[in-house]
Amino acid sequence: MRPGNAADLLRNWALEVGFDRAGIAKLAASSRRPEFLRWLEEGDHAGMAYMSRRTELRLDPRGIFPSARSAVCVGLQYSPLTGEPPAEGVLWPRVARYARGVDYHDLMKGRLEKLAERIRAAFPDCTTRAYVDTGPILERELASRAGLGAFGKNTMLLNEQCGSWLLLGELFLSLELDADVSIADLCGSCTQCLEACPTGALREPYRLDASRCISYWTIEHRGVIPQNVRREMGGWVFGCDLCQEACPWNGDAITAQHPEMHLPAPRAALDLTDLVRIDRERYVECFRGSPMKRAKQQGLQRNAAVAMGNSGNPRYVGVLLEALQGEHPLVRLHVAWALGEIGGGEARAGLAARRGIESDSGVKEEIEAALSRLESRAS
Ligand code: B12
Ligand code: SF4
Ligand code: SF4
Repeated sequence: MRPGNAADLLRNWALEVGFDRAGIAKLAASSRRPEFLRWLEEGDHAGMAYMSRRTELRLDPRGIFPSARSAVCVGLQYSPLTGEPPAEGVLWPRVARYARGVDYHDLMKGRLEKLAERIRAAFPDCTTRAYVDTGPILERELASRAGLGAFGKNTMLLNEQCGSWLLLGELFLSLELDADVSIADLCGSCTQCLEACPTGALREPYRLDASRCISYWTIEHRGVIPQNVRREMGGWVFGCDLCQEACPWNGDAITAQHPEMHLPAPRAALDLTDLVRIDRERYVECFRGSPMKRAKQQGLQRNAAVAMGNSGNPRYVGVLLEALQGEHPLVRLHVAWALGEIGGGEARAGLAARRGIESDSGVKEEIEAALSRLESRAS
């Protein structure tokens, strides 16, 4: 079979197994080597140590396996392009859209494996390897080479039809195939995403400093969130979509059906209050199969406490005081901070009472800091 015909066939099969976009990339060294190395050298990857491993492979996917020649790059559309109704309440509009339903890693990997089986049945000598997100691959660069879209200034891969509401995966193959053509720049003189980012994480076009990105702090970071970052997180509990929501290419036409990606009813029933006080059993039940498990139970409780603090809403004082007696120091620490942000007599009394019995030195310090903030606010 001619490489061009085989490419058409594979693209169609990718759509048939349930992807919304598919294209073919020839494997080659990255054309953005200096930018990637600078990103690492200047610490833009923050605490994501895995990003500084296997650098040469990331910069040249031909090493993924010795006979690798090409990749079928695929895209899966998600909310609002799947007709999901807008999220309601205080919590769900502040959970990144990609993360409300089933974990896309599992969904896409399953579909890529199906595609791989079909390809191997038709081309018995073909070697395949599937990746979704977690491999040492510059997925957006590969996808851009496969014609799936162009880099936006917010660093997202941007497609003319579905904007950046597109998750990426790829199937590496030992077949030589005709590649698709890259799409030209879609941003022009627009800078709306840079202006919309509340933290200045998009320090220049096409460059994201993860140490200032809400998505990084709420999803990837384990442990205590620095004080100055907490205020910048606003109401976000998991991820952040602001630099995408600002993008004029991100319309809301319904063009795909992936009900698996929609927020399921039992999870939708959770609000911020439920999340901060969630116990192990309910956490396991509500977040089975969810990508939000990446932040772990205490990470989600931590983020919910910060969102409550940033709301300044006194109606959260009761549940925060309850959570201040909880089991995990990481959660108690952020709860103490939140009480200090909201303030009021009840919050102050609760913090003062806890100060006497708190055993964790970090939490104790946070309680002191919250109380002195409240004192200086009162005077
Ligand atoms: C690490 C990581 C993060 C980090 C760092 C993000 C970042 N921008 O690097 C954090 C935790 C912050 C993050 C956040 C998010 N992520 Co993320 N993340 C990744 C991961 C694992 C690696 C990204 C990477 O290689 N970064 C290194 C930097 C240097 O690469 P880059 O940003 O792509 O930079 C390139 C361009 O800037 C380009 N470039 C540089 N200069 C110039 C100049 C010009 C003119 C041009 C055209 C290009 C250009 O060259 C660079 C190297 O290729 C990928 C999966 C993967 N394996 O690729 C997912 C991935 C990028 N994430 C994804 C998603 C969905 C998100 C979030 C939207 C989640 C959310 N809602 O919170 C946010 C978006 C934040 C943002 N604006 O990027 C999707 C993106 C899909 C898409 N359509 O682009 C991916 C591809 C996962 C997937 N399989 O679908 N993520
Ligand atoms: S995800 Fe949020 S914090 Fe990160 S770059 Fe985009 S707007 Fe800024
Ligand atoms: S908001 Fe404007 S500059 Fe940013 S990615 Fe979209 S089109 Fe490009």
